[in-house]
Amino acid sequence: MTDLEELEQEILGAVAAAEDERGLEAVRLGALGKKGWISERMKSLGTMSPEERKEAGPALNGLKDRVTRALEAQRGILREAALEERLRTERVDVTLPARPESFGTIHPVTQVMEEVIAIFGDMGFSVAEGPHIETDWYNFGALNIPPEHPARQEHDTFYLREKEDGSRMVLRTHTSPVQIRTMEGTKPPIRIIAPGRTFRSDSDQTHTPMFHQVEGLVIDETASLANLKGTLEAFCKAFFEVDEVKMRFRPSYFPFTEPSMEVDIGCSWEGGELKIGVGDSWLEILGSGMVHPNVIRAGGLDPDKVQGFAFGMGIDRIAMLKYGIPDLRAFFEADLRWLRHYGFSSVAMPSLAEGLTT
Ligand code: 2U9
Repeated sequence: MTDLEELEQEILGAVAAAEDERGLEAVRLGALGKKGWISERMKSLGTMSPEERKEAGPALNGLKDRVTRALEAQRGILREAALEERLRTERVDVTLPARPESFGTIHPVTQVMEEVIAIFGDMGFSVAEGPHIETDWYNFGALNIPPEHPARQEHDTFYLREKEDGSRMVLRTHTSPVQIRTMEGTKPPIRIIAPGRTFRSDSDQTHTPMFHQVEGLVIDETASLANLKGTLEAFCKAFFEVDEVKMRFRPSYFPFTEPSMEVDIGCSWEGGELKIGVGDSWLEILGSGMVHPNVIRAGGLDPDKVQGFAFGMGIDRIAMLKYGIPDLRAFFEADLRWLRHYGFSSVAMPSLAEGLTT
């Protein structure tokens, strides 16, 4: 056997013996790398006589080709084997339960928001959202609350630093700016609810500086006070999960609605438990009214052609009423024991078909 044949056998043997791609790469470098066996021999061609080179050149090239092909073939085999091994060992049993077991719960505010969205969604309302930081116009002006209006003080507004032009942005004191923005961009009929965070500089037993509201707005050619009452009655029955609910509409005043009404629902205390729907006591749960013509105009619509009603309620408050949660401030303390006690399952989404609370 010639020296070259011996070298070829040795290299091909090492190729076949390589157990993984790293080992194979080492064999390749040893043969074809800069200082590899074959490369060194190639370099020696330069020192040979033309006759010697005529014989040795093609022999070396042939060897190089055969080794290259053997390396390719072995690489293919090793890759295939590695994939087979991964498929065999990394099997996932999709029938196993989720791990690690989840301890998180849905906050009562989120739960109630989802319930409210499910109820109004079923009545044909869509959900609208908007920025938390608003201009004076969207938070006040467009809602018929001019600069000197006392409602501005009642709203205890958080103002941002004055801008160069002297204007100040505000943290929205209600979700009403969302409805104005929707009116500007939507051709009636409009049927929306706007759930979200609101901010007022107010903090005591029943107020937190950040709280949650859901407001509703219906605008079309004929939306009436009767429609408003029907809508709110249907909402109360669905939300409190009762067949009948006593309701009282009290005249009130809001700059953005005329006439305006506050809505109470009947209730009673039975053995220290609040029962909602029947009884001789009243609980205030909502504010509402027919949208003021100035507000319709501010939204870019013509009050001689369209009309509508609006309502607003505090989500935190109705969550406390429905789920018997005594202290509002605990809502935002992130106390894990409280959250586990009052929280809801993260897999059951509220829906009217499956029940709001399962
Ligand atoms: C537009 C037109 C009218 C929204 C309304 C109320 C009455 C109301 C309070 C309930 C408890 C706020 O969270 S709370 O303190 N809200 O009483 N809100 S009517 O009226 C609108 C809104 C937007 C364009």
